[in-house]
Formats: sequence, C-alpha cells, structure tokens
Amino acid sequence: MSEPLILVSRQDAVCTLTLNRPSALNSFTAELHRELLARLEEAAADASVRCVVLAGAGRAFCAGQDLADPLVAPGPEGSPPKDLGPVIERLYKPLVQRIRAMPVPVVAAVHGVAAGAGANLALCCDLVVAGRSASFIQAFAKIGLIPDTAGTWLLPRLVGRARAFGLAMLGDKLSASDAERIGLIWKCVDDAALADEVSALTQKLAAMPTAALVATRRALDRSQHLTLDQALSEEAGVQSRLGQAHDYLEGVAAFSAKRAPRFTDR
Ligand code: T3D
Repeated sequence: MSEPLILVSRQDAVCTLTLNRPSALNSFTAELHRELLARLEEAAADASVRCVVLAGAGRAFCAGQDLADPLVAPGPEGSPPKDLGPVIERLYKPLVQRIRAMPVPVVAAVHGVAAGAGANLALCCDLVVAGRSASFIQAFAKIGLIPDTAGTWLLPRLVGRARAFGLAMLGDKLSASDAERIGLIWKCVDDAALADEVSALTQKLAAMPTAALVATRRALDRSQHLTLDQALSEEAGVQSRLGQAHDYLEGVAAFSAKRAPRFTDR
C-alpha cells in the first residue's frame, strides 16, 4: 500500500498534518490538495483538537504547485495552453479559506524550502516557526505568474509595500532569519530546536482560550478594511460575545483563585 499523502499525528490536543510527497519536495498535485483539505476538515470537526500544525516530510516544507502535474503542465507543442484560473479557484482558494476559517490556531513548522504556493501556505497560518536553514521563495515571477495562495493579500500586510514588491517581483530566496527580521514569520529557531519549539508553542496554544484566539484572527484580518471607529465597534461586539462565554468566566475565576485556567470553548 502506498504512503498517505498527508501524515496525521496527535500529541494531546495538537494535531500535526505533514505533507508527504518528499521526492517532489511536497509540491501540490490535485490529490495532495484533496487529502490536505479532507484532513483539515476532520481536524476542524474534532472537538478534541485545539491546535493544528502544518509541516513537510523530507528536506523541504513545500515547493508549491507540482509543475509536472498534467493539470497545469503545458502539453506538447501546438496543444492549447492550460487555464490555471480554475485550478486556483477549485484547489488553492478553498485551501486558504479552510485554513483561515479553522476553529483552532494553525501553526506552520517550516524546515527547508517553502516556495511559491508552499511559501504562502505557510504564511496563511496564524504563526510560522522556521528552522534557521529554512527559506521562503515567492517563486511565481520566475515562471511568469503572480503570487497566489493569498500572496497578494498577505505580503503587503505582513511586510509592507516595499518589501512585498521586492519579494514578489524578484522571487529571491529569503532566509528564515531575514524572514523573522522583516516580520514575514513569527520566529526563526535553530534547526535542532524546531521540533521542541513547535511542540512547546502548540501545547501552549492548545491550553489557551481557543475561541478567543480564533476571534483574534478574525478581528485582526477584518480590521484591515475598517476605520478606527469601526474597529472599536467590532472590538465591542466581539468582547460582548466572548465576555458572556465560559472561557472568560473561567479565566477570571482562575486568575482570582491563583490557579491554572481550564479553557473549553471552541
Ligand atoms: O500552476 C498553477 O496551477 C498555478 C499555481 C501556482 C502555485 C505555485 O506554487 S507556482 C510556483 C511553483 N513552484 C516553483 O516554481 C518552485 C520550483 N522549484 C524550485 O525552484 C526548486 O526546486 C526549489 C528552490 C524549491 C528547491 O531547489 P533545490 O535545488 O533544493 O531542489 P531541486 O533539485 O530543484 O528539486 C528537487 C526535486 O524536486 C527535483 O526533482 P528530481 O530532479 O530530483 O527528480 C525537482 O524537479 C522537484 N521539484 C521541486 N519543485 C518542484 C518539483 N517538481 C515539481 N514541481 C515543483 N514545484
């Protein structure tokens, strides 16, 4: 039997999904898309999961679209060009939407290269932790495309217009330490420390008030389109909801009693 394209592992409430096409640097085929989406759906539906990690098997995180996949690869000379639009609509868009709508925090654990859609898959996650030898490449321009998988939306928000243009137009390799320095990712750690760092971070996230973390993601994303007054009103609305939920009552009770809180909302 062939190896699954997504390896699923659990450590307490943390579910790790590992892209598993190492011979092609975990690049995306339609089948890999389908499997990843299915495993994300399962994790979202499982109330015992309180944090999801995305990782890659082998020496890379993900090299983006598999350029040899007949879905996108140009056919023999004279054959009509492939239309990539439906591939983006049908595969990449739902993947990004699924990640951004996960009911739990999502962490990317990046080792090796993250290129093209692979880089932006990582950047879609709430927190990105990378090993020092990892790198991020907006490879799209090199093959005549624009950053997809939310790259056009994420890059200027993460690093500002000037750096977004530099990364997207040049397509150069950015080291993990430079990615951390310019605010593209949360943290760069020594390669040998990556697994422990991700484990500690995700165990911590899993013990935190999940519903509030997810509401934080939504509020930060939404605030980009809002005026200050609108953002203040949004904050009031969300606090109104969260302030009546179990986790807030538990958080305050635990603080008063000087004990560890037990958060359960999702
Ligand atoms: O097309 C659409 O549907 C639109 C959607 C686009 C989304 C995108 O992601 S577009 C961008 C696609 N990705 C790329 O352009 C990156 C291509 N890969 C590279 O530039 C390099 O492979 C890397 C910088 C990622 C890594 O370089 P290196 O030197 O460490 O490894 P390598 O030797 O180039 O690759 C190792 C193997 O993986 C090699 O196969 P082989 O020769 O050992 O049989 C290589 O062909 C394969 N590989 C790497 N990336 C891809 C790939 N095979 C298919 N598709 C890939 N993207």
